Amino acid sequence: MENVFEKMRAARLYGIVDLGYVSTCELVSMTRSLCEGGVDLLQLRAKGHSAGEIETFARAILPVTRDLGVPLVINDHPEVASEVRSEGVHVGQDDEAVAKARALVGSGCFVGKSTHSLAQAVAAGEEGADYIGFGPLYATGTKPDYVPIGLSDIGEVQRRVSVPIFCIGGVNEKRLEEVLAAGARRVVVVSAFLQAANVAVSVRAFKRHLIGADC
Ligand code: 3NM
Repeated sequence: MENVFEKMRAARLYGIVDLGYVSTCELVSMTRSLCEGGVDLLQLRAKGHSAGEIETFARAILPVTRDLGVPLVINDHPEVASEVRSEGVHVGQDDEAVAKARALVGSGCFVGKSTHSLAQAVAAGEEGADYIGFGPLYATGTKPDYVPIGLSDIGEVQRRVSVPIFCIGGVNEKRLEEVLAAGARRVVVVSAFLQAANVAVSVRAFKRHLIGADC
């Protein structure tokens, strides 16, 4: 894949194939639908599964993501990212998570970090994250224990953090307009895609709306 850092920086729509919504039997077909629909990045999120299982899942979907030119990001497990040579890895709020991940994955793999406030977002940028997730904007069943942070800090985060900012949490097509109006440029969508009647159609429509907002 050509420069994965450039691809990540150019990305607007980030999808997650989350084993909380998708059975292991559907993993490959769901990955294909999300990628064919037009996600620019795809994360594998498999809470509660072992590193060995996640490595197996990653190896199953990598031929699809590579074929369709979509960088694959492994959630929470830099050692798996390193083993399967995924294009990216995503870490949580632990101290030094970015440095520890980078030591494992090397310089060819980008490292993203979750942030849940303006202060955390600024800190993650200073810590050297290649991108940040910022949310949850709205309450979401995908991450039920987190208090939503709303839309009001999005503009300030965009001003103060120079790495790409992916707004996440409860984003769906109905809310896209107000999320963009609040200053977001890049978004992550999980349940709205994974629960859609036709995933590829839903991703395609969302992407058109997201990119169309540039005109
Ligand atoms: N991380 P949905 S919110 C995985 O704020 C995740 O860091 C979040 O799922 C964060 O699109 C979230 O279904 C869940 O709301 C996003």
